[in-house]
Amino acid sequence: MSFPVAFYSPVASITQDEEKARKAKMAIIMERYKDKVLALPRKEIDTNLHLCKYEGFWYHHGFWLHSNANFSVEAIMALQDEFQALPTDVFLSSQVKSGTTWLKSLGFAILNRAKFKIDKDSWATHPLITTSPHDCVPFLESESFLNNPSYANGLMSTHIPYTSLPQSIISSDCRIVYIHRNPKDMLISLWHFMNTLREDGSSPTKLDDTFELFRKGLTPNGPFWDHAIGYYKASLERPNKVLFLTYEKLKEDTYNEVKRLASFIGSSFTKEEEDDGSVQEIVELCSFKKLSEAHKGNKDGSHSSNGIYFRKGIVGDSVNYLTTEMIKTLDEIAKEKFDGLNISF
Ligand code: PAP
Repeated sequence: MSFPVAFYSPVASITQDEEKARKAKMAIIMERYKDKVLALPRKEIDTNLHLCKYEGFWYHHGFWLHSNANFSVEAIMALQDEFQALPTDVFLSSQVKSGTTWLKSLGFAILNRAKFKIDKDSWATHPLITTSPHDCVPFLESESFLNNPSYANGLMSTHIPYTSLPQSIISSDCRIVYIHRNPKDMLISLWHFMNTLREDGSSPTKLDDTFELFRKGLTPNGPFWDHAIGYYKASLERPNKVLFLTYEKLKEDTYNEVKRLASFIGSSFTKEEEDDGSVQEIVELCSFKKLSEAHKGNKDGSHSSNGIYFRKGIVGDSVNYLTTEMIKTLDEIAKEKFDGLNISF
């Protein structure tokens, strides 16, 4: 089995010269961290997939399957050594398949609402529709391979665990928003995503196999539970700097959660905006319905395959796939891992 390759921006939208520079930087970074990476504990999942353990979490070693994948342990090491955050930066953090696309959409729409209007008449030309949420908010991990870190314009996302974030993000007092999702739904979302991205014509990955890896924590940036715990504890220790959201609560009370998010990232809605429907317009622009329709039919696994980030967008879909035994196992792990913490599972 193998994990998907993500074609995230800004890689998807850079010029040929920038792409050349990125490749050259990749080669330098790979060489620089070669020995350090070789010394890490490693797991061969299959011939295509090697994970290695760094600071307690599992990562891809090198650029798995394609040279376009930016989520490698080398990227994290390079960021830890080089990345300089600004106090005004906002980081949107998550595990894969936990609501990243939604959070990126909301963060971008909120922070850029003066530049990109969010009333219904302007939706057709809004970057979330004309490009994609992943184009609008690049991954910090991708930034490590570009020579122009200002690209992200202060709003970036990351899958890096809290405890492995570049030190400057913590010491610069940046704001970090984490989105957590029920692990069972995340697992089912991941399983579907992996199979959607299969390009080699091989038979789909069995749910049993994905479940086994997930249970053992062997997913990129996993174990899932430890990832959530890191950000959750940080949100308790530094509540003004780290906000812990959940996919489920965001679904249940989108309007108020969006207001909470806006206020946390320093872009509260004014009374006038609340009265003129701006909050609701952002909720609807970033909704699963609107974004999935806008990017429908574009699931070909190529650089512009924005449709792959939208499947069902509901809470509790995992019950339709997991066996009673699987649910019991995952609930037991979560109960033990989240013991004493108010983290939903
Ligand atoms: P990523 O790791 O590839 O970026 P991510 O966006 O974190 O994926 O998660 C994808 C999930 O969020 C999908 O869930 P599902 O498989 O259970 O359906 C996707 O459908 C859902 N999703 C994407 N955009 C939205 C949205 N605007 N509102 C609600 N859910 C969304």
